[in-house]
Amino acid sequence: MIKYYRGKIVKNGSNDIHVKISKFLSLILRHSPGTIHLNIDKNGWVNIDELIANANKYKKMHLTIDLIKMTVETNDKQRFIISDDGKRIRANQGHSIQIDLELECKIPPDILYHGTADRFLDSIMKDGLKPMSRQYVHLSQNEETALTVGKRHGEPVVLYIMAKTMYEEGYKFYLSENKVWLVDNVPIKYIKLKKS
Ligand code: HQG
Repeated sequence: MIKYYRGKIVKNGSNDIHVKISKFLSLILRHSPGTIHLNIDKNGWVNIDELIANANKYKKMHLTIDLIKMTVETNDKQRFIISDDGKRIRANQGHSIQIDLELECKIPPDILYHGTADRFLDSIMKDGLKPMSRQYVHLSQNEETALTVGKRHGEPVVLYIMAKTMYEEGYKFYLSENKVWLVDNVPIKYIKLKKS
């Protein structure tokens, strides 16, 4: 079936429209549902019909259920999930608003990776990793992903996090639905600049 968005044909797969919708969903579901007067519950879920109606009303979008489904399915990082009954959607991680994702505490691998930019290093090596504007510090399972995350901020640097030791010393780790590791903070004693 041919799908249209603002009069243009939407191809299946990742393209500009899905990137645009993904960015919009990230803004609404992670940071600012109030932008379109949307209710979000304590677990981060919003009603999809209401999301579509409010986005189209307040932001003059042309969202449809098919476009949302296609964006969720083709999303490179699987940033969003639709509930089993198909009625609700939420972001899998990345929130700045306080949300209970109901994640279980998990045992992390020995090492996790954090991608950042060199301009933040002095501050990080002084204060440790802080969640900054988000709810958690985000850690990657592999170095390549961390490098990509770091590039978003400037000249990338990958930090090696002694995750298992942190866990053994009482820190709680969570694994999001889309396999991003989350932790409240990382003190400097668990951060290494070089792989050892
Ligand atoms: C840095 C993306 C100074 C931290 C990614 C990072 C991720 C400090 C920046 C997800 C600091 C915050 C999250 C300290 C931490 N002093 N700087 N003490 N502690 N920082 O965007 O981890 O594509 O909030 O190193 O893939 O970059 O949006 O966090 O550079 O999974 O789905 O402060 O966002 O996912 O930046 O990215 P961010 P992040 P999406």
